[in-house]
Amino acid sequence: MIVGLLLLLAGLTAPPKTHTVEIRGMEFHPAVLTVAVGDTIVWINRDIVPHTATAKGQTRWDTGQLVQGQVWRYVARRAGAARYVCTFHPTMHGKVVIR
Ligand SMILES: [Cu+2]
Repeated sequence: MIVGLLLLLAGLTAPPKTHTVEIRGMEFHPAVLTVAVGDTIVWINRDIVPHTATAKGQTRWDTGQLVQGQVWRYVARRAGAARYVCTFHPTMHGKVVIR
């Protein structure tokens, strides 16, 4: 029983992870990403044209303009789901689910 409790506590304090979303070919890869609260999401632009990853709903962030090779980090603080777009190319869509 004590071992079980310790395992439970170890699970609750699992170290946060870092997830990467690559922007290439005018798309977000992966387009849908599921993370845990406390995890970090990194967007990196692999295209030669600038992009953004901008969420304007309840969960908000804006990478601003990312030029080729530029990265931007976001720490997921609250559970929820957020859709985001590239403000330069509104046909580019992504989604982040925070659990
Ligand atoms: Cu774009």
